[in-house]
Amino acid sequence: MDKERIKQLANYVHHAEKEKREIVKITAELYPELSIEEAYLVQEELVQQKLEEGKKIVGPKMGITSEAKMKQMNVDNPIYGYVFDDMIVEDGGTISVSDYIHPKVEPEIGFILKEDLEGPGVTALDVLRATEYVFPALEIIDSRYENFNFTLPDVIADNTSAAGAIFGTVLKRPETLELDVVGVTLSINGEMKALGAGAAVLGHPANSVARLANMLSEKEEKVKAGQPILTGGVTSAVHLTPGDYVHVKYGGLGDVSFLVT
Ligand code: 0L1
Ligand code: MG
Repeated sequence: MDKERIKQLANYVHHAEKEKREIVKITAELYPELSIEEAYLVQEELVQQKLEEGKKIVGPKMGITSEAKMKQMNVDNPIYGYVFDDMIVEDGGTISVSDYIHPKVEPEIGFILKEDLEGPGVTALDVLRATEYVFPALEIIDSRYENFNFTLPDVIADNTSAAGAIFGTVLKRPETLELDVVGVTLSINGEMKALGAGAAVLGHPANSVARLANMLSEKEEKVKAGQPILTGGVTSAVHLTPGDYVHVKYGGLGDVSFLVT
């Protein structure tokens, strides 16, 4: 794929994001043959465009990390993208649906490393040894594609639907919790809408960070110390509508909330 094509496809999703407008997936007509490798080139160009606009990367995020999502998309590997500074919402804050296309929320377990992690061959044990803190987090996903209808290359090119992140304020050392059995409940206006446990994320959220380090090593990149890392949804993602008060509780890791207008 030549540079012009990469730019064209990055512009396509970037404009949709800026204009908060749904688009038809790239693989429908624009470029049906888009491969996973090419999709990451489009994502890199999109990330570059955002950096040139003055936005800053907060940290990486993993997606498609649950058995259910992997089966649904018929893939064996998770995917990664990036959370930017303009996506951050304060814990207890308010978001407006009008700032998104069709937002959904998913609870995640975040990691902050004290040492860089460089693959290949990184294991969950390496991750736990290199972890300074784990923390509760929410991701707002907002695929730029109509009805969240996409193939794996489409969603990679769209920065894995990244649109928002809310970080809780409880920081715990990883050895103080069994992250695979940390239970999570997501309630909206007092009604429980989704529940899950950390094991929903590739068996253990540390596996997700290990996979990230190993995937990034293919580009000779590493997972950097100090950056918050989103490891993937613990429950299914839930659609947001005005009037929703979202409250998510994490066993031993506190809670995170926000209001939707
Ligand atoms: O963070 C995620 O798991 C989302 C990845 C993209 C899939 C989606 O938009 O549902
Ligand atoms: Mg996510």
